[in-house]
Amino acid sequence: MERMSDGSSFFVTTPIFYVNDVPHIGHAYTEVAADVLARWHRQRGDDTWFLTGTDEHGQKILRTATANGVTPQEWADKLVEEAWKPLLETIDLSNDDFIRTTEKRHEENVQKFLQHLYDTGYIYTGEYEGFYCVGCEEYKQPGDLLDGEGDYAGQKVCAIHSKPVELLHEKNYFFKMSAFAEQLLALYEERPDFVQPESARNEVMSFVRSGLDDLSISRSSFDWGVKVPWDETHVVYVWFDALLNYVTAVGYGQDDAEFERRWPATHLVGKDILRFHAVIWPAMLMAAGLQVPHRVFGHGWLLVGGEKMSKSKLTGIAPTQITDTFGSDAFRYYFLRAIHFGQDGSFSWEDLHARYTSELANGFGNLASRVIAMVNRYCDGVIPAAGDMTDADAAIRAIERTATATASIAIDRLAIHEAIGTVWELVDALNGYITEQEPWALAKDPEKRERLETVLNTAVRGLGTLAVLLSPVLTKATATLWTALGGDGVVQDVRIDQAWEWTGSGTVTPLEALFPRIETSAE
Ligand code: ME8
Repeated sequence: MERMSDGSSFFVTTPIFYVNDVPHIGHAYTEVAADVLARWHRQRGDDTWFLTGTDEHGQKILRTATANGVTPQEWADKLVEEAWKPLLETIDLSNDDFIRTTEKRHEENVQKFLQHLYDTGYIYTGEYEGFYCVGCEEYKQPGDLLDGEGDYAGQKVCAIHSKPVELLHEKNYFFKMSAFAEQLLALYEERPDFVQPESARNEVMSFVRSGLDDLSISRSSFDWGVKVPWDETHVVYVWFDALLNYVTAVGYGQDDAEFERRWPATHLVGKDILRFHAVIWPAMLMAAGLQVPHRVFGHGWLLVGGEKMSKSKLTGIAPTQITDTFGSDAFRYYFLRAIHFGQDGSFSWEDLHARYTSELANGFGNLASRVIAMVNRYCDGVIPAAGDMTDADAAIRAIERTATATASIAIDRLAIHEAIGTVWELVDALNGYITEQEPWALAKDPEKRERLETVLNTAVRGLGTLAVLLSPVLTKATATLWTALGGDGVVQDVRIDQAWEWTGSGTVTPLEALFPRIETSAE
């Protein structure tokens, strides 16, 4: 596998989201995936940095602001403060930074980057005529368009937004992207995990093989954007500006030591914007003589009622609609466990409710409550020492060890669903163990005291291992459980790659239900 420039550095990003609208669960999905990776790496002792933020320039934002009777800056400020920053708390994100493309640290260094490309001959003036989709903020090729229906009959519409495209003719600045086709293909060949998953890599490779055009990177028909440094009648194309957030946020152009320390990044994006990240972005970096990203992962769509969920199609669900009832832990768990990371996944309230009940409430929550209640009842809350181990006890220890190692390997492959699935084998094994060992029966027979203590000790240790391994996902429940188990400090500080080594000692304290039953329909 490709090593990072510094073995201990882990830099993960999400797309920076458009502030034309409020967040929905699709945005929150990318955020929680990145958050789990960041928390996992941090807990493994890696020098971790998790970046997210907002994309605030371009025609889409300008039009939304104008339609609402405010300036684009006012609109962006309002959406960031009232919707995008609150999302961080709604789903309990541990981001280290939040970048806004209207910040000085970004704008100034976008200009530096552009000036450098201009000075080294990668930018020229040209003319372009084409169909532009403001929803995508992108010129479309004829093959990307569909015939409009209903109100849009007779017009060409964008296949993603189902809205008419606009014919634009402009004199612009162009980036010589075509010069990088060979280098890009060599990159995909040499580093097969540069674009993931495999389906995404194939799509990107065939796109580049079919030929790369140069890219129009400025606009002069409106002025909401970063000014082109040598020609202030143009603003930088919003995507060119936005992609640069990944380097301006970590010191490009102003803090070389920080940039060296963090870059390159693992980019998580939805597959809608894969080409921007796997083609345009590395070409920009190559032109500037900078390292390309560590890897680009394009995840699938959240589907609602069989369609890609989106606000414009009125299938949008706000994250709070879920967290208000189920809590942030269930949100994080559900989307990352139920969906194979990299494939599309259908959301339904029924499925969420079913998994919440069977896996979180009955599977994990109930296990924790029962074990702690038995230590309280049979041992006055003191975690007993273990006596001789049987095969059943040893099997639990072995699963703890395997889960610890296997989950970490899955995280390295960005197989988040697999990592959680592996840890869940321990949840299931412990439930089976308790059922078989019947500690309540052992407790009735004074001669079986030592066996009872060994069983409870094994169960408590297993729970401790689970608290550590699940802490990147179930951030709140594991913190509560850790306290009840009498664990030292905070669970997030315990090395996740050594989770199985935890040995309980001291006393437990009563535990409230980690996942209270939710009887009513959440809709
Ligand atoms: O594209 N399922 O921002 P954006 C899964 N500003 N993920 C979804 C989703 C769905 N139904 N809907 C949205 C932009 N997403 C640019 C990015 S980056 C330099 C600039 C997620 O607000 C997914 O991560 O339209 C997707 O790529 C992103 O939101 C698009 O967010």
